[in-house]
Amino acid sequence: MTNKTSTPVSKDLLKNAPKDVVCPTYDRDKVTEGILHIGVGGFHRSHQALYLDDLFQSHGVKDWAICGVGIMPQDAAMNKALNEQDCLYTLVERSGKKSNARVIGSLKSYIFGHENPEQVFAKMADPSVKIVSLTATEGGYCFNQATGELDFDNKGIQNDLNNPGKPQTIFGYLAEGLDRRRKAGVTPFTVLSCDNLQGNGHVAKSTLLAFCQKRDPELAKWIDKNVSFPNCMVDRITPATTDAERDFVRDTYGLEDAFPVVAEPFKQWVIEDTFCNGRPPLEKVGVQFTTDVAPYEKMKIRLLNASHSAMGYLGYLCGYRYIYEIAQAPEFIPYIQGMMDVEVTPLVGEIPGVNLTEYKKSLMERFANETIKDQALRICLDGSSKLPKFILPSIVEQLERKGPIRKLTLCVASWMRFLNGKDEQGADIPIQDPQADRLTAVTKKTRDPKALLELTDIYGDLGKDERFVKELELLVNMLYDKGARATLDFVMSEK
Ligand code: CS2
Repeated sequence: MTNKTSTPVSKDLLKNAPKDVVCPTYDRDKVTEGILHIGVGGFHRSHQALYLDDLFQSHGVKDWAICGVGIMPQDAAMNKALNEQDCLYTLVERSGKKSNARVIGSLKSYIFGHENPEQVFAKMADPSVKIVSLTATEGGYCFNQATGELDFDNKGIQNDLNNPGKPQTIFGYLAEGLDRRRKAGVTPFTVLSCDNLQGNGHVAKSTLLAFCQKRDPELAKWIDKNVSFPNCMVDRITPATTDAERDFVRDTYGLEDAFPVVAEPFKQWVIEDTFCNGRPPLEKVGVQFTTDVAPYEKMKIRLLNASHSAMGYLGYLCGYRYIYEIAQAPEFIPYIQGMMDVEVTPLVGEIPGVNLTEYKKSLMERFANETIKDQALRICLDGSSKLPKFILPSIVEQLERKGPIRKLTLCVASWMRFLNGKDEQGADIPIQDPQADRLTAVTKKTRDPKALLELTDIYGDLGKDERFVKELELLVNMLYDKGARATLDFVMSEK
């Protein structure tokens, strides 16, 4: 079906919504904002904003709308798109079986903090904001991967301490917002991290406290006593929006949307119920509340995110550009399945109410969803903060129990080979990582993996483990000398 004309997404669209697109039928003017969210990318818009939209649309809830905030210079495009579209956008859920489009109305306003930090502070100080949620990415918490401590050498952290009126990281914003509430005697907001970090709430709390301790110990004390940081596990595969998604939304639904989002049908959110200033009744729309989210997070990060990394780097080196291609490739299926079954599952343990065999089967199906065109390069972004969370902890645990590590190590080796910056045909590999300069300074000098392992803030003590170093050397050398496919064959031929 191809529509000849297209209608811009804006509040006018809601007066005359296309038949095949679900649009908000609740009165958006009557829904008040109770959440400020930092990091409005594809994931937030396909996940949290949808859960809230469901609450407004189907359960008559009238508060807890979202004020979106972008703090990075690259959020300028989102700022422009959302403000031009009355903060409405199209979410399409796609699988081989169906494609559903929906216009989401739960985001009511958007502030570009990078240009208007004062507006963000003022909003954070407003007592009607009861939750500040975050998708700051794994790297946004600026901590040393090996020690878990906030990295005071980080340029953003240094800026935020010296220049509190114009922060660059989540810490400067959270500290200023909470400080204003403290001084005004207002109940603090809950800080809800929605990033793929094990113990994301604990990490948000310990890093923010370390930051505030330097900024003002009294503030740190107050936050420690009064602010809650629930841990949560979030899940929905959401590719980056490109022109392909914009064209799809225009051609299929007749909607002109500068920033639509396309995601898989699956979604999951498990949260610890420790909110210090109230929360939306998210249990009505399928969110699971629990007292201990750790087993769910471990399962998701070590199986889903780790498999993504294992597919991304090696798959890219093999010439694939989309995750579905890799997940459907006969040589990759046993690798990913084997990594999960043999090297990761023994570490994950029992998860209440989850059949792990079924869970992994559904992951393989989700990875193979060719309609969402998840980019290998999206997965290969920011390896310096992803691998220490998704892959390295499983290697460390397996080394402790003298268990198998080869398939996980292949992921680390592929990342190292990827960081060389040239693929097997000699073409440039686009490396996107805040640590890219530091990493490629090493790979330009030597292909010896021991040199990268010296970056202990990323690799911890792994460089001291003889067994791991030997495995890694074997695989890195083979990747350079024989290529990605031959190395994968070798790994899979080993009993
Ligand atoms: C991905 C995640 O960034 C990554 O490497 O593994 O973005 C993943 O798609 C989501 O966590 C799915 O919930």
